[in-house]
Amino acid sequence: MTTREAYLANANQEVSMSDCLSEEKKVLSPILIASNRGPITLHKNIAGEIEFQRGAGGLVTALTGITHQVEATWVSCANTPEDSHWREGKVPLVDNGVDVHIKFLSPNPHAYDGYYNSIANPLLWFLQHSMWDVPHDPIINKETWNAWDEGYLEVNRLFANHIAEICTTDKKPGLVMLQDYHLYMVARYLRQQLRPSQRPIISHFVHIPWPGPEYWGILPPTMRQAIFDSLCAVDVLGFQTHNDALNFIRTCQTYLPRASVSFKYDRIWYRNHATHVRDFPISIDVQALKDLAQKPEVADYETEIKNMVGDRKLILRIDRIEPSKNIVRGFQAFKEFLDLYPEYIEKVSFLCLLVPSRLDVDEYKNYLDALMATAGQINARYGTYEWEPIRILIGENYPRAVAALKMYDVLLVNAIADGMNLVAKEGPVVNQRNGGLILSERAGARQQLESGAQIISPCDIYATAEAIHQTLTMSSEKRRERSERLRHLIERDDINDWLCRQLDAISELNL
Ligand code: GDG
Repeated sequence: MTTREAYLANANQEVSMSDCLSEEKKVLSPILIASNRGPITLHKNIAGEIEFQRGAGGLVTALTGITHQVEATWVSCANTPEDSHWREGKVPLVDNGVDVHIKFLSPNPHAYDGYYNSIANPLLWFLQHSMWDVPHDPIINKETWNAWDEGYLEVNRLFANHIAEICTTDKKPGLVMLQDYHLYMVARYLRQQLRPSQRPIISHFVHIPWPGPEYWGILPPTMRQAIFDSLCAVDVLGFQTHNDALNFIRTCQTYLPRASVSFKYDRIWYRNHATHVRDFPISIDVQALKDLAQKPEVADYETEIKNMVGDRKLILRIDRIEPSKNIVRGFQAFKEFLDLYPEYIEKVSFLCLLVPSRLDVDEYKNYLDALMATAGQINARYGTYEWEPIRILIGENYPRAVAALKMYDVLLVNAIADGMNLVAKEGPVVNQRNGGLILSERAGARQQLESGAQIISPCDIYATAEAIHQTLTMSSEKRRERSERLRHLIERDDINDWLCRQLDAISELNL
């Protein structure tokens, strides 16, 4: 029985995550996690004292689980001046008396700007979400190459240097867990720097989609070659879906002539080293979400939303302001729905909760303008004195988001491309109306949730409009049956499972 199976078998006996980790920890401890953003940030309060603030989000929650019993170090970039000043230290991330060693790196601002604002976010994020308008973008000029050489490679080297340094001390980690598209080059640099006896097992988890080789072909050969070469220095490479994992193998088959790939074993043999490619779909902390949903602050927002929506049906979306989330087409689909089914005029409200994101980047600013304009036009065309068809609320407010998730009749997730999409997993767990999920076929969540959701093609606003109608007119029996199925699927494979699967894969491979 694998540790994951043992964990699942005992799930009803309230076995904690630490039990799932108990076997691995002996071999892998201490563990080192590396990510662009860390699990905490430091701020000065009004009294001038330094305060620690725990980072939100699934990544922090998931990886924090590992720190229950295993000694862990977490390396990331400083996010505030206080982070840079503090530099490193031990911090309790969970209330169990075990501290995590946090280390902040402070790349020079020029390097960080190139790494984050030129390469990672515009270039790699857009590439991996298939968002380039290829007749016009991307334009790779001297500035981009400088950002690659002096930014992306430099910051990745900085991470690798610090990790390598730790590997040559008596604190050598058994496992280094690299996270996401910011750190693609770290694995190769680490292998170059460390002798075989000093090398830890290296895993890398890619949170965003991995497109096929055709799309990667647009990136200049030097850049793409370096990325694939480095990812083939990883021992266990994780993706959100099986399709992403297959795409990675196909990409290496196309662009790494010396790589020998096996689709049967999901493995790439390259430079005398095997990279095992797997899918580990990320999920949510089900219990923490359920607990939050019961809090009074959430109840207050439920009242507020109830006052806003009244007896109308509620269509909901919750997203970062992000072009890949396809918010404009969501509004166009809603308009199409009102055109096709005018009997719903004044009977339905579309609530759109948006979290500001990267608004200093032109594409994001323009996208916000575009979505506001589209919603404005629809409201002007259909709205009445008493009815605002689309209500947009912008701001960071997680309790309000959870309150809205409890109340939707239709949850719309129509991303152009999405690694997973955690909102699609959070909704069904807390929703109290047996609301339906409309889910893009290009969101990673589709792999697990397909059987309980209405699957749509994200550019097809007509099909999306029809899906809204079908969801609103579905029999209550069918709605209940689908909601229960979704809840079961999500609760069965929650965030602990994501971590356990990775550790199981590592221990089963006997690396
Ligand atoms: C990336 C990948 C992948 C919502 N409002 C607020 C708030 N939220 C929460 C949501 C959800 C999370 O933020 C967003 O997660 P998503 O998965 O939907 O999207 P990304 O931010 O793009 O995440 C994605 C994920 O990484 C994990 O691997 O699933 O594909 O793109 O939990 O409920 N959080 C806060 N305030 C809000 O107002 N703090």
